[in-house]
Amino acid sequence: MTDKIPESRLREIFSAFLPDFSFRRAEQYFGGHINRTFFVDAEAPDGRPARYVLQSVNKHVFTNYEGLMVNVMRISEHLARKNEELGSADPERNHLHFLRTANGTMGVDSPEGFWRLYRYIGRAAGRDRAETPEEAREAALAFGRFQRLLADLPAPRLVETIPRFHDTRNRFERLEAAFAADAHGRAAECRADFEAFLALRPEALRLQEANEAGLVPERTTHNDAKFANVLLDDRTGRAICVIDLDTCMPGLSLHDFGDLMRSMCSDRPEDEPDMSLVVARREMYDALADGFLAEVGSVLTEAERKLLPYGGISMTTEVGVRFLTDYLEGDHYFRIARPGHNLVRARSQLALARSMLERLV
Ligand code: GN1
Ligand code: MG
Repeated sequence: MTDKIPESRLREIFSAFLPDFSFRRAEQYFGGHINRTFFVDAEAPDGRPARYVLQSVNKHVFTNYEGLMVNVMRISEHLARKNEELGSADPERNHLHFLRTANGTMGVDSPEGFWRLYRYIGRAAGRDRAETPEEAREAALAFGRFQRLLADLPAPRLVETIPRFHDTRNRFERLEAAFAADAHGRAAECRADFEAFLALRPEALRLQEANEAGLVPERTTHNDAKFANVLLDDRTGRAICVIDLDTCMPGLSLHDFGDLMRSMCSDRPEDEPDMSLVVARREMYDALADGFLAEVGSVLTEAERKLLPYGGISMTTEVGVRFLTDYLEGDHYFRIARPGHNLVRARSQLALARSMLERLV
């Protein structure tokens, strides 16, 4: 995952999509934990400059990368149509536009990953942290709208790109198995964290249990609804486009609301090492609930509306459990920047989930 891709290789892949364009340069983007992403500057045959995002989908994580690409293309095309119908002022910038290769395939399959190309959306950017409740509300509007526009996505059901992705109960079972196996001799060091996560299990399972009891329905959801996955317009600050569609699949509305909470309730990053600084802020939660309900409030069931804060508790605990599991298993899933990174991430998620429970329910 850390090996470098030579520019000549990027040039070759790019030309599989746009053989008539001249490749100028590529710059790597280090935001995500899973895929590899490059911004490519090119020149169209008429001399016009054009920017694209060239990305290799991680085939270890997304073993069904073909199903994933079918999902992503169906979603983007559906959103393009809906935005057009609803008379968006800027329809080109409200959805991701994926290109096919000159051979008509969805991308280039290679040992490094499955390469795909989409148009870069200019004059807008995703950021790691929301500074103000207004920004949080904007992001919640964008993800709420995303769910609303996808509610009439024609059949068939989307492919489950990662089976059991938000099966919280199963995530706990995998943590217990990793702790018991202790393949890297790290269990002793994180016993207290492990036990603290188990203590949160009943609260973290409330959402899943409500779904199993038939109170909370399946919908089409994003499943990685963090602040960084929405582009904000540079000039207006308005959310214009939801990105990172790889985990879009059938899910629960509150999985997305929960990820919004996870990424915005605290003003500290996901890997904050000082746990005393990780606090769930009420004003951010209120702004998120306000924005989300403005878009999907009328379609949510009463149980969904009541469970809103449990979305955040489930998602924050769940990803914390996943970070700790990965730490115990030797960091094979999430890309890390330094030793112990996944343990720090797990601890800060634990602190945040507890703070949510204390302050938001
Ligand atoms: C991963 O790669 P990235 O940062 O978009 C993960 C999400 C986690 C997130 C935590 C496919 O997303 O589930 O919530 O890290 N994506 C996958 O930051 O596992
Ligand atoms: Mg993601």
